[in-house]
Amino acid sequence: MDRGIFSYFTSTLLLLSLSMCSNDPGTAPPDLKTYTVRGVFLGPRLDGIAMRVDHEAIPGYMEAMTMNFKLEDPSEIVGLEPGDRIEFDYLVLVDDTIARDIRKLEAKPGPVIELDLSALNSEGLRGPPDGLVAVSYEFCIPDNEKATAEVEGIDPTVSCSRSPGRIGCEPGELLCIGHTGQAGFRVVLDRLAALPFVARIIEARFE
Ligand SMILES: [Cu+2]
Repeated sequence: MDRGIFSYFTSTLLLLSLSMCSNDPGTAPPDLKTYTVRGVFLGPRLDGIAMRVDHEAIPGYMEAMTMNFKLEDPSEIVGLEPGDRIEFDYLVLVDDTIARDIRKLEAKPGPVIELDLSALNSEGLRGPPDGLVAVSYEFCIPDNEKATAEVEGIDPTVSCSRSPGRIGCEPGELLCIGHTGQAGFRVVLDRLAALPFVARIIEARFE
């Protein structure tokens, strides 16, 4: 039996023993923490006892990153496809961590790009011939370095700040503003819209 399998079984035993004491709140171990994690499922790993996930930041515990999560029940990922958005409970034990209760999230509802691109010329400009201007757009991203680096890598016109904007970014999010006056702006917008953490892109208005 290899060590990975062995620790998988010992942690399952540990979980069983924990749940058996859970009727008595006085004996709950202080080192046990559960986090709710959201991310994109990338596939099974380690012969199916783990999954690889591009996860969002876990506030107070971990930055956003891509990593493997050991599964409490490997059958939970049967039927998931790489690219599915998921949410799960992440148990941090004294000397082990386990993912459990994996929920598949709805795909993004509706069109992400809520921006009228039809009036733009091939350079991303609109308006009268003597007054062509680019269109500014805005969207929210998680307030962390990985997400910021990702959008900056896609869109050289983008700049992000802590502000709700017209779109209504929440605490823990950044408002990012870019514009269409750049080569390949349609591809840039499509790539931004495909990011799992970008829900909507709307026109920015500076009033
Ligand atoms: Cu991580």
